[in-house]
Amino acid sequence: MKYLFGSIFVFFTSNLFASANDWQLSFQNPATNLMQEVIDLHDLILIIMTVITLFVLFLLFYVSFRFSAKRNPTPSTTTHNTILEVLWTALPVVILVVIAIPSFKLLYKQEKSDTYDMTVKVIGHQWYWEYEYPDHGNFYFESYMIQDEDLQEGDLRLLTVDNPLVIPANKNVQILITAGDVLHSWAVPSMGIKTDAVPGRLNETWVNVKEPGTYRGQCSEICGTGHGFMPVVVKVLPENEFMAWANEAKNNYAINEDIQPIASPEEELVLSKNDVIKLEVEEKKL
Ligand SMILES: [Cu+2]
Repeated sequence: MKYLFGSIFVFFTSNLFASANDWQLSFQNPATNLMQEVIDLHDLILIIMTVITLFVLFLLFYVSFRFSAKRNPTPSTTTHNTILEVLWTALPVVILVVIAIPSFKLLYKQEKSDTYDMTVKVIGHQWYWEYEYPDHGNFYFESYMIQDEDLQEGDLRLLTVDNPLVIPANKNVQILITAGDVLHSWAVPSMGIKTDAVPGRLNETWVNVKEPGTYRGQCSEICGTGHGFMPVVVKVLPENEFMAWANEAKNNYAINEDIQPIASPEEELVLSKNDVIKLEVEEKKL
């Protein structure tokens, strides 16, 4: 019986319907081993709660039937049963511990890896993301959503940006997340990431994406009127292509004072980073 319930619910929560179809159920295809573990934990908890729900439902039906006034005209006056009371206190505790152990393990695993191949920094702003590459020349750039009227053939509405975050495949990438103004949350469901971007605080997580490709998410902490218009797009490239991109990006986005910009005019060098951001925001508005 348990096997049957398990099979039914694993079927409904498995990835049979994944990769964004109509009527899709359950999660997106997992892009990382960690997301696979999240799905496995979800499936385990779903089975546990289904068994509990059915058991309670059975008890309710049973007492309504067996102890109705018709079948049980003189009710028992028993009020306490020590063994039962100990059991229904201890069993839920055991069940919670069974859930808590893998859950906490996974939480810790999601926060830190033993080794990192590189680090990127994500900064949430009203209403765009900023990405920094401290290991590849310390350049940074901003990622704005493409407006409806500027979408190209094949672009996804509300889910396409001008400059996606680019990372290499099969590498441990540490992601540091913070915000410049209000709370945001950097979320990419297929990678199992939803980490709050909090002003004045540096949260961390990491990914190791198996397959090159484009992965999408959205800001997941209500942050103002533009909240729905700051999607996350992560482009995962094979390592050599990533290095080529990083070299090019270092020159394209060279507005950091620490490195030598190639194409930037001299005046830009004396501007602080915030001035440059302000100028660029105004430019976008125009
Ligand atoms: Cu938001």
